[in-house]
Amino acid sequence: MLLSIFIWVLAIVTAGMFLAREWFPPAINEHARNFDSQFHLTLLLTGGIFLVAQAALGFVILRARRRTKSEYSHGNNRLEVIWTAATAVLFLGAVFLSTRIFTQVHLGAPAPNALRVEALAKQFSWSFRYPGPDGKYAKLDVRQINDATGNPFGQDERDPAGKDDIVTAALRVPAGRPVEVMLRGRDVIHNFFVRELRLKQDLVPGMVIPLRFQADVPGTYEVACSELCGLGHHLMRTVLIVMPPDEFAAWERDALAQLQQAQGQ
Ligand SMILES: [Cu+2]
Repeated sequence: MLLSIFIWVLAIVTAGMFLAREWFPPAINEHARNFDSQFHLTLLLTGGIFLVAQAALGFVILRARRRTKSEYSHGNNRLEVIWTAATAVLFLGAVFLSTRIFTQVHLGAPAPNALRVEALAKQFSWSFRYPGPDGKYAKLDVRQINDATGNPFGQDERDPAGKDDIVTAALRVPAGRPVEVMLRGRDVIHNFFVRELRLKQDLVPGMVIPLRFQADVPGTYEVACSELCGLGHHLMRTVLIVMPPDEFAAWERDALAQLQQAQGQ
């Protein structure tokens, strides 16, 4: 009797803890909202099954205590088939639905008006570069990589295409515009993770991996490396700054002006 009540109370308290509060950070785009509704659907289904199973467990314990004689059971083939099939349908359905959300963001075609940015991860910091008004990045040359002079990408100093390339430590993007970030890694595997975008992508040395997203809500969001990449892993963070489009344009103008001034000196 007591054990049954304990199981029921424990199951209700556990379910209550999940229902009590919204424990996700705010969703700042459509993908994040789709992700959340898929997550909540899965949680609701599995949570409902959990409650039913715990209720049945308590009931079986209660019934067994009243019996004085034990019985041998051959099992029930029909019930076995029903719940195995139901579980399979549930799992495959959840996989199918979530695969659609995953492929939309990871395998979708790039938007023609997307803002192009490159990200570079290295032990233990982030750098981003924008191609500037000419739309072209400078060629890269590993021998010219120099963090001390502000050239973490190793941009070829002689390449005129690099004259207007802006290199920053924080990722700034305009709100409401598609962004395509090409991810590069310099040393070991790192991971670009923004909770509010519900996006996570590894950066692998030797590969350039595209990551496409659009952020709709202006604000500052943490970019945390979420691949254990060495002793300084916990320090490897920067921010994604989503700006209203006019503020972003003003920032880009300022950055270009500063760049020109520095080159003129
Ligand atoms: Cu890292």
